Amino acid sequence: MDETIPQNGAIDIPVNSSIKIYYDRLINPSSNIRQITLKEDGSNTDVGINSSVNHNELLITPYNELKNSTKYWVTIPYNAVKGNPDCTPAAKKTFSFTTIEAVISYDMDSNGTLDINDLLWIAEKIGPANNSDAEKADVDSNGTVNILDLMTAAQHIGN
Ligand SMILES: [Ca+2]
Ligand SMILES: [Ca+2]
Repeated sequence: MDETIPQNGAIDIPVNSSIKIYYDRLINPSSNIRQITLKEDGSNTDVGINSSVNHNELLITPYNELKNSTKYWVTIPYNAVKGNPDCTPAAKKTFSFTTIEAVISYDMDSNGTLDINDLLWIAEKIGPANNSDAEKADVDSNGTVNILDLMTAAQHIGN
């Protein structure tokens, strides 16, 4: 049985993830490797990806971060890879996964997690919310970046 990462149906997948398929034997790229697709659920538009092979692993790397809270379908057509050295084409494989929800409002540096660095980012903007960065740091939108904004954000660490 070939394994995929993420597993079929997995949820809460980070938006900067690569996709890996582990075959039960060594593989080489084959004629359909460029036809591997990654699509959002309900969309016919291909997400830009690079596909490569290493030993028994097919690695699919999206060019850009994926969207949050979005279901994606991976389709690996018949003969995208073949056995090495037996040259048997690998069967078609389709699976889906869903990305993690965004940490809304508090993820100041947009790296997908809320941690001390985001609090430091807010702390640097303490004062009037008079530019776009300070407005972002003003999480309760009362016009001033202060300790209350820090405390509100701090409560969400680890969520
Ligand atoms: Ca962050
Ligand atoms: Ca505030």
